[in-house]
Amino acid sequence: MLKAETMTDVHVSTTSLEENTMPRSRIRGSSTPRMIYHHHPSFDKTQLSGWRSTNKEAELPHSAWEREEKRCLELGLPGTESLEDKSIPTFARGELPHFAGINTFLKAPYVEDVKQVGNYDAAIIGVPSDGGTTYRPGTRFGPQGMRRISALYTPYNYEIGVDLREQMTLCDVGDVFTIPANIEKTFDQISNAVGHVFRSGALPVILGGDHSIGFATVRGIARETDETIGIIHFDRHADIQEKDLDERMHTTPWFHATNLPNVPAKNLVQIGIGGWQVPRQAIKEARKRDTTIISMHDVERLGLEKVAEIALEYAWRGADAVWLSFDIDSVDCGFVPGTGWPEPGGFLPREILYLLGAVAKEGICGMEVVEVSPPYDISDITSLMGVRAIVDVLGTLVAFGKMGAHRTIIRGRSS
Ligand SMILES: [Mn+2]
Repeated sequence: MLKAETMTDVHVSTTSLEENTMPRSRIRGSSTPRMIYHHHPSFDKTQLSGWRSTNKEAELPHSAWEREEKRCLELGLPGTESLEDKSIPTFARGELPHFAGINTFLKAPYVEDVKQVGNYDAAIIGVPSDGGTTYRPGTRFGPQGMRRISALYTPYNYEIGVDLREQMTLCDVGDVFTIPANIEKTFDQISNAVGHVFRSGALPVILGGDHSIGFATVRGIARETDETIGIIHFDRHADIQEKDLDERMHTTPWFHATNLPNVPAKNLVQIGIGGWQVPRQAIKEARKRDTTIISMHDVERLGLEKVAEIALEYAWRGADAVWLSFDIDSVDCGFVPGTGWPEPGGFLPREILYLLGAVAKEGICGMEVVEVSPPYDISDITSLMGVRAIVDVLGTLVAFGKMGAHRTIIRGRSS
């Protein structure tokens, strides 16, 4: 950053930058104090994370990309003679162009035969279900919305220094067959699907769906392990009352999840809770069950790094794995209009991305993004935020060597 000071207090700089950026009147005039631009001669640019990230790219392989190019030519036929770039096929296959192709998540391979899902490190599972919404519906279109806008992402992240295509395998298993008129049958379907993927060894990554699915997703995993599961939950809402409108709705997942024998409420950490949409019965339940609520005020006061440490401490204390539940409405509603119960005062995008990465670095047994409602969205920005949460978490797991770590808790599996 350039800093302007008067000539009397600093050394004289005579760089051409100084001359070029200085107003001409100041150069010519002798009565006005002359402004000069003061640089940082002692700053070493290798201290910049930008410098480190730029150099880290050189360490990443290209072999998966080369395989993909070859495959695209085989399946999509070589491109026409007039093309100079001979890697371009006639029919669009693989990642490019970003505006073309069949939209799986991040253009990952669609695994139609779900019995093959165990061949991958992580699997995207769509859960198109909004039967649990108590105000705006539309999250049944969340998986489609997130898949569509995920097309504009590459698998490489410069800041984290990872290339998902090179360093892990991701697939998209499509959607769970949900039953719109019956939330209990829908829960059963979801638990079966998530349990199947988890048991296979692939990391379940859920595109919701309203937050009622949080009970069914956690149950799907809890049934496949003898170990204890903690939950890190980002939300503006507590979601832990027993019933809402006489049913188990999107306000209730943690009441029922923490009734499971290996999902203790004391390992439930709820971050970002606040505003005027938190029912009193939920707070009574949180108090009774001794969950850990970190309010937005706590986030402001303690700072992001400390909040992440506290969340990890409580979620992992006596637990063997942690489920990550990200409600998009934990982000300030100005950034995520496409959601069921918008509430001002939540996280800024940069804050939530930092926190998601900071809690994921210890590993997770799965994650879900819930409450993305494309019919209320604008320019796909809410869906994009949901996608970003997922790719940032995947990138973090890769960077910290935690991809696949969840396999150790699968019942009957040694590693
Ligand atoms: Mn919420």
